Amino acid sequence: MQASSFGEKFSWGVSSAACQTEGAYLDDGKGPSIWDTFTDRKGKICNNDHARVACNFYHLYPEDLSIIRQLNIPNFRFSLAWSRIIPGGTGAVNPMGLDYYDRLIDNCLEKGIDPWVTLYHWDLPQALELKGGWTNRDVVSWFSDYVSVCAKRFGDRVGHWMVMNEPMVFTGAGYFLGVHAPGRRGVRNFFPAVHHSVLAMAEGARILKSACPDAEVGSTFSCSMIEPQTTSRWDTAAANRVDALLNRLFIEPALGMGYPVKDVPVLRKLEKYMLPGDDQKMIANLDFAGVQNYTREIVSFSLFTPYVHARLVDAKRRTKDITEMNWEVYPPSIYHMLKKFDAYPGIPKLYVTENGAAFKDVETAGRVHDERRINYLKDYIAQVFKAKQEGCKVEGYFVWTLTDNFEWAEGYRPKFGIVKVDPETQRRTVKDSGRWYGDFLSGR
Ligand code: GCO
Repeated sequence: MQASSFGEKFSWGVSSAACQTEGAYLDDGKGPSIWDTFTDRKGKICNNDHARVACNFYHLYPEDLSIIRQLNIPNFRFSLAWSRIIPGGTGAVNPMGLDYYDRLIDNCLEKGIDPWVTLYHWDLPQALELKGGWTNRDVVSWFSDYVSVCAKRFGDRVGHWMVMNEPMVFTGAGYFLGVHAPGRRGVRNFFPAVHHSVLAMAEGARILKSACPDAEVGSTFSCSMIEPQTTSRWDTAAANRVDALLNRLFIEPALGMGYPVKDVPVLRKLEKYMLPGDDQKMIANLDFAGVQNYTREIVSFSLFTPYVHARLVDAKRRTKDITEMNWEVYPPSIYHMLKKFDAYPGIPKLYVTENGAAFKDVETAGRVHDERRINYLKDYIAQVFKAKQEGCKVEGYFVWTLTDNFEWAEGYRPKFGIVKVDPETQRRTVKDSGRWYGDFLSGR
């Protein structure tokens, strides 16, 4: 299999996110984000790691873009930090924040790299969290103002926008489980956060489409193939509920299908937060969906899990082929999810905007021989190819991620990069997987 088999127009790239890489957490007028505050709380992050320095991408971006260039990767996805641009979340815009992203975008273009920009990759300005964050319906207008500023400033140079990254993860982990920033728990926080994210995603897309009529506007969604542990009626129904929650909760309202309440009746509670007219306002009219897949989940019925009565079977207990995230390596999952997204009416295009793996890397004599990562990427890309050959409208693939970086609650322990970063010196070393990806893209 060669990259060229996917066709000339297929977009190959690599993905990253501001909070995970930039560091410089208060430089040049940036305001704190919920992640800056959350990482200050003892015990929340593995090793009490924080993202104040991360990969220092804020200062080292020219070097990282040179690596992207050198590896022949034509597209680079990154996110903008809202609190760099509007430090207080609303109101005054920080000119130094805008200048920084101007430089980053211009440097991409000078190097022949197409910038793909995510507007929200989980780093809400802390000032807004103090006003309720995603649980406050005003977040829709705060977010809209921020999106307008970005569209106006960068719209002349950015051809691909993603309104949001994985709303299921930032609402589920951040507002239901409390394991991600801002660390809130329970349905009282989760349901309003869900509904306001759905509204903000749709409104953000409308703003971008009208400000940048030539650009492609999408949003990205986490998804995993879900299978029942046994063929019993109970496990099958449990798997169906988990599928509705993990895979369908955000894309379906965006497509005008409403929330999957038939499958998960507790979602009726979302109605409490809905105002007349919201049904229409939730529709996002996206040019593409970003499909982000890493693994599959096996589900069994559980009486003791509130609301969903289902639990995920620990991957460690059923296979040896797992990553450092304790995620099963299961390439057919990406094929399956592409087919599922492809079957929805109303999504013109799909891009795989993230796929990759964390493995324990060892450096020997200055080289990182990360064979497992290479095999993972090859096997998942082969499944993308299979879907494409069957007519699925997948038009791009982005590896998660360029550099080893801040993996949220897991800190720096899991390493996803195709480039190693020495945390002491910030020295970059292209891993064998990076070389492999570069060679694959150049047809070598
Ligand atoms: C995601 C996140 C990334 C993670 C990656 C690995 O969108 O889930 O975008 O930030 O680092 O998925 O967990």
